[in-house]
Amino acid sequence: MVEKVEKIWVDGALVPWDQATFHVLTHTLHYGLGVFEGIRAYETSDGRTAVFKLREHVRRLFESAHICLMPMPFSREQIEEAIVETIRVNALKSCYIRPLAFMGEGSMGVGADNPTRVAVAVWKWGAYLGEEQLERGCRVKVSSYARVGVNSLMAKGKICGHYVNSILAKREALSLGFDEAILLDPQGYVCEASGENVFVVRDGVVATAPRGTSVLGGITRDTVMQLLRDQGVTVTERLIARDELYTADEVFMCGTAAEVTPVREVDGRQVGAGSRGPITEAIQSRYFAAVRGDAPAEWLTYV
Ligand code: PPE
Repeated sequence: MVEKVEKIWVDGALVPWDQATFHVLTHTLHYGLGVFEGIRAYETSDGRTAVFKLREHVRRLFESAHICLMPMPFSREQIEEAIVETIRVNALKSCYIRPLAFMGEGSMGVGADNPTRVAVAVWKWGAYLGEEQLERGCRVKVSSYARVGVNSLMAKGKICGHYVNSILAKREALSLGFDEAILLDPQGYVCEASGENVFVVRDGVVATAPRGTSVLGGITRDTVMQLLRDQGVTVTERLIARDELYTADEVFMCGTAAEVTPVREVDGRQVGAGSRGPITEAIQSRYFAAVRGDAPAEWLTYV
């Protein structure tokens, strides 16, 4: 259960949590055309709170809206300010941040063009895939559901309706006793997990699916690639076959919510030594250091 906080930002003003409600004929509720972000703010080592990669997330929110032909009634700067303000007013040291832009009520039907509404909610969210999984790794299943193709849904957008695909895959994996699902693209190559990008490590080289496939352009994915390269590790973007997951030395997943989470088993096959591998452990601790303040100044927005 999400723990209630004081206020939610809705269409330009902070309103009490219980008043952040919408009409049943809110268009996005019916058809899924809406865009959102998932951002985290962390308490940094000096006790201040910093939003990690705020500008990058807000930029992607606006790109998602642009892809969906949804005019945004606020500027990027206004949304950045709204996010900082919402964290501040709720006095949270660390939290998850959910900006959402959606089509409100007015007309119904797929041809409707109602005004865009925008909300920003924050809440406390712990380890997305579990504390134990962060350390020991996840057991993952390759999904029977394919990720949407590059020209079906627009995968560079973080679009509400896309998440039906993720939810079906996640429910299937959970019902079979796995922690997470990895989806292949329609061509059969490894795409991404239900809410994370996927990396494989073999002989010290790290690989992830190219941005030009139907992966979400993960912001954590970018961070991880840069931090690995800074440490002198070779990182490539290339197509990855399903059985490369089985034969990798290490597999890990990353996302804002999931942070950096190891994978210890795929489809009943042990991955590497069956525990968090050395490159995964190194990038995980480097990532946690970065979000807690050991990062280029432009990655951190102090609240
Ligand atoms: N792929 C998908 C499908 C995805 O949903 C996410 C984030 C990523 C990759 C990683 O993107 P990034 O956060 O920019 O590194 N998933 C978000 C939502 C999870 C949810 O259940 O809600 C998140 O991590 O915030």
